[in-house]
Amino acid sequence: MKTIKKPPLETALALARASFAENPIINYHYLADPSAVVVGDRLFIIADTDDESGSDGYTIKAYYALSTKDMVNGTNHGEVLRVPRDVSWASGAWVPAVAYGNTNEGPASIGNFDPYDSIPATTGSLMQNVASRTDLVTSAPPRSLLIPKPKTGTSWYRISNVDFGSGGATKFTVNAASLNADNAVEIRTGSATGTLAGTCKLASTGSWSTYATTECAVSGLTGVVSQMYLVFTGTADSTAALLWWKMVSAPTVPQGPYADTLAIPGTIEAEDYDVGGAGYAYYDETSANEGDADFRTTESVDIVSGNSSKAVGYTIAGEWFEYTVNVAKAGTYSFEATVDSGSKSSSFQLFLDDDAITGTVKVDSSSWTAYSTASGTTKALTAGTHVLKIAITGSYVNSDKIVFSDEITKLMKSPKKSKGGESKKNKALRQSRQKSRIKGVSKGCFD
Ligand SMILES: [Ca+2]
Ligand SMILES: [Ca+2]
Repeated sequence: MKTIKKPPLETALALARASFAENPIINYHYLADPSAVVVGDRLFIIADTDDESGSDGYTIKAYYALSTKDMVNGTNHGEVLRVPRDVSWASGAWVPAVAYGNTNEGPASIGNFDPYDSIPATTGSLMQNVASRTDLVTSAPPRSLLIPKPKTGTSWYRISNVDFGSGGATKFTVNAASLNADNAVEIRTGSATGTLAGTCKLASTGSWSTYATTECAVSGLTGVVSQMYLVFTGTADSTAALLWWKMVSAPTVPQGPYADTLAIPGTIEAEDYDVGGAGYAYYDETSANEGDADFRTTESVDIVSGNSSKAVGYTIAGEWFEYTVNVAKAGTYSFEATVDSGSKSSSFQLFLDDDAITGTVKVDSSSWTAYSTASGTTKALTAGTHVLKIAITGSYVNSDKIVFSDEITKLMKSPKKSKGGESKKNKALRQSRQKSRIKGVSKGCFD
C-alpha cells in the first residue's frame, strides 16, 4: 500500500506563501464576498464572515471593513456590523453591497444628468410614496416599472443636477400604462411643490400590459437644474406604471425637408427624413445613430446599409420619422414600401399631418438580408404640402423607401368605354390593373 508522506510544516507554509500574491490588504483574516467602494483617496472593502459549519448552508453573521490608500499597506477596521447585535430583526446577513453615503449630504455628484436620452422611470436621487415592480417580457430583458402611490401621500421622484443645456427643453415624453383617467405627472423644480414646468396627463391604456407614450409641453427648463421633481398625481394608488421618460430639447432648426421637398407620387427614401431634430422630425429611442451607413451621423435616427442603399434600421415600436411632402393632386394613392425584418410582428403605419392614411402594414419576416415589398393603398389625400409620417407599430422594421404611385387616381378616370361597350384592349388593361391592385392592397389596405 502506498502511503503519502506529509510535508514538513515549514515546506507547507513556504508553498502556501509562494502561491499568494504580494501585498494582501490583510493576510491573517479570511473573509468572503468583498464589495469595494472608493471614498476620497482610500479604497474600502466590506467583506463577510461566510461560515459553512451551519446545518443549512453558509451563514453570514458579520461584516468586516478593510481599507488601503496605496494598494500596499492595508488597515483592518474590524467587525463593523453583526446580527442580531446591530440589526435586531435579522438572524442572518446577506452578501454585502457597499455604497458610500453621508447621513446629511451624501456623495457629491461627479457629473450632470442628461435628460434627453430615454431614462428608466426608476432613476433618481430621492423618492417618496412610490413602489416598483419588475415586468418580465418574453424575449426581452426584464424591465423595472415605477408605481406611484399618490393616495398614500405626496408621491414623487427627484432627479438632481439635470442639464437642460442653453436651449432648454420644450417637451416631456413619458411611456406608461395607466388604468385611471386622472393619473398625471407634474414636472417641478426646486421641491415637490416648487415651480411647475409642465403637467402631463397619462394616456389611459386600460391595461397593465398596454403602454402609451404621452408628450407634453414644458417651459422654464434651461441650464442645470439642481433638483427636478416628477410629482405623480391621481386619486388612487398603484394605478399607473411608468417605464421611461425623456425630455425633448428645443429645435435648433425648424422642421423641413432634408434636401428637396419630396413628392407624392414619387419615391420617399426613408433616410431622407426631415431636418428639425429629435422630437420634431423624428422620434428615435436611442440618442446615438446606431447604424453602419455613416449617414447623418449627428442625428439619432439609425441609418443602416441595406438593399444596396441606405435604410432606417434598429426601429422600435413607437418610433416615427417624418417627411415634408407635396401631394400633386387630391386622390387615393397606391404605395409600395421596400422593407425588411427578422421579426414576425414587425409592422408600420403611415400618417399624413398626424391622420392615419393606412392601416397597420405587416412586414415580411422571412429573411433579415432580403428586402421585400409591402404594399397597399392610402386613404384619399388632399393636394398640397403635408407632413408624411412613418410610424413603427411593430419593432424591427428596416425601411429603405416607399414609392407612391397615382395609379389608383388614374384608374378612377379610366378606362373609357367605347360606344359599343368596353374595347378588348381596355378591358384587358383594366383587368390587369385590377389584378395587381388587388394583390397590392391585400397587405395594407386602409379600413
Ligand atoms: Ca438611435
Ligand atoms: Ca433608402
